[in-house]
Amino acid sequence: MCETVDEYFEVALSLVKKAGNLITAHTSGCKTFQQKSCDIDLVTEVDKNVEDTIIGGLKAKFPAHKFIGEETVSSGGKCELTDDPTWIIDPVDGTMNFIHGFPHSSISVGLTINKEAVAGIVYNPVLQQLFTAKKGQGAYYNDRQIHVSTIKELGKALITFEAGTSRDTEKRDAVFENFKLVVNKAHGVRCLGSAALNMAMVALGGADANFEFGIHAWDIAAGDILVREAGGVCIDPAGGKLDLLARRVLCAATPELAQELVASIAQLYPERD
Ligand code: LIP
Repeated sequence: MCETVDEYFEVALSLVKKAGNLITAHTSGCKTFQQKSCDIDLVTEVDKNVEDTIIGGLKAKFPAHKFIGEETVSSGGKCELTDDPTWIIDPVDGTMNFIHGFPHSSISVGLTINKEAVAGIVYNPVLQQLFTAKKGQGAYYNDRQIHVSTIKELGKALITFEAGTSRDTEKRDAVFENFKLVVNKAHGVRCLGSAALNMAMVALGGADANFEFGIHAWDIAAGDILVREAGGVCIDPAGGKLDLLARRVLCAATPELAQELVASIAQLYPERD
């Protein structure tokens, strides 16, 4: 039976909405958590339960599909992207926000076929923010079609950006250098604490560009298709084609703004996933 992206998407959306209830059960925060790589890289049982709910449901319906889940990889699972239909999942993107009860975390689910994102869901259940996109069918926010802004210059752009998410000194220094750049040159900087929501703001047209080093495929796979289906660009921060496993992303409303950032930002090359 030849299944379609629409069918894959509908099953995933139903599972994401169901799993969102696991997050909204903790709207005042989740004070039980474990450390992963350092004291600000954290995980909760809710992260794991959300991932198990979504992967379990998709595996039951589509047993031939492949999966890259943040917490499965963190527990030793493979992070391998093939041409097969592959679900790339961050169960709670912005876990630090979730732990504190800061209402900006999201379930991020991307589907790739032939290594290209063809469907994406970014869902913040606490604020009921649902961002969706399917290849060739546009991008939507709570069922309203959305489009990136028309901003072409950094001096007129609002940039989403992340800081304070790593203890690595090389990453910290690059973040400080890039923070100075955008603070000195852009209209402003906003840090939501969720890569997926930062990218969704660009798709919405509320922000004009986002870039980040050190993120993983599960942070950006859904945001990639969201921004592109909203009319924006999503590339490697040095200007080449986006590589979901390179742990580097730059998305922007316009190619002109993207290229100005490519020419201005301090680059960082984390170890690939
Ligand atoms: C987080 C990302 C954030 C990044 C953090 C972390 P998590 O995802 O959304 O943009 O800066 O390092 O990766 O770990 O909360 O799922």
